[in-house]
Amino acid sequence: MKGKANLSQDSEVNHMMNEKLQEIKNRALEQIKDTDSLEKLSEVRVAFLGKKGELTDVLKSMKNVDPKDRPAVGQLVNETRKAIEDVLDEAKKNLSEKMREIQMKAEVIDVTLPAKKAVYGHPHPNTRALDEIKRIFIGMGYEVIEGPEVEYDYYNFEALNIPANHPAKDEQDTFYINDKIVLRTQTSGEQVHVMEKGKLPIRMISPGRVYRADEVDATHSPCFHQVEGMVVDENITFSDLKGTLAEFAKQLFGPETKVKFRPHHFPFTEPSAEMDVSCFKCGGKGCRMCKGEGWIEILGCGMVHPHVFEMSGIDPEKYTGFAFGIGLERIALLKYEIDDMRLLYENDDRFLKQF
Ligand code: 2NM
Repeated sequence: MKGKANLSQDSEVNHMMNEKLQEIKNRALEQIKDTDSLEKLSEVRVAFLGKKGELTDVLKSMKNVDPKDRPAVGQLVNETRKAIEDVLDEAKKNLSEKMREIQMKAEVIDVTLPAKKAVYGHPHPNTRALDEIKRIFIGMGYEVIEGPEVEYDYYNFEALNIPANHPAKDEQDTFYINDKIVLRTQTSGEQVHVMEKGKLPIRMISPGRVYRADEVDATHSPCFHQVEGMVVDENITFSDLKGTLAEFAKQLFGPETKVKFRPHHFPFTEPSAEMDVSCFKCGGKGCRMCKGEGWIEILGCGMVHPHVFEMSGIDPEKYTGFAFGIGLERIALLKYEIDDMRLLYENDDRFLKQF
């Protein structure tokens, strides 16, 4: 250390102080040189410059220094501190840079390595069937409108001409949230919402999840999907219903497909029917697919009941309409020749990948 401080030459204690500071500084520099981590560097800093460090000890021993020499010794201590600090700071900077370099090298991306294969999902048969159904109806000018799965009892039943005590409203088939709210058993509630808005004409389908308290088996699930459709305008007749659904069947199952309507009963339509399609597997001769019948039932339909129109504020003297309900799973099972509905809910990708 080239001490600039001017000490009394004859002072033994001062001389010793000078020596001691020189020795501390040398030791500190030596230790800093040997340090290979920021943690160790910080330890060295504490050991020499900290509150209980060696330089502080020297300051504490100032009481043994000749009072007239104290300022000079104090300055020497400060110069020593500054010298050690400078070397520490420099070492810290160098070490940080070195660590960063090591880290950068470790994190380098080897662009020659083969890429990780992306894991692709697969469209579910329900999704494929729904996409197909949507495509067909959108092509005929229909809107796709989705609504809530939790619905007022009024929209799910009452407004569809299913009053309290109607057998279809049986507690057995419905999940009640409370006495006014249910998990919808059909998506028709959404069609009531659209009718209530009063913007006519209407051409819509409403796909979605519905719930019924059914036991699980090969053809039943407490939670399944429907696509309901509705057309409301002036002069809509049963011929429009037949033409529309016959076209739908041809697009879904092939141009050779024939349709047949059997009278049926639904509370919200009058007259009502079920529609069968000629078996797309055997063409109508009878096979395993159609259970020897030649025909397969695919949907329910009918002319919207005047009472349903009245309740939604549509004048049944001016407007008529038809509606239909399709079970989405039923279509998926038929189209992709799946013989158990439960397979649709397991989401085993070995199964799903087949379609
Ligand atoms: C079906 C069968 C027949 C239907 C009726 C209505 C509405 F809202 F217009 F009254 N929506 N869907 C309907 C008609 C549903 O499902 C088998």
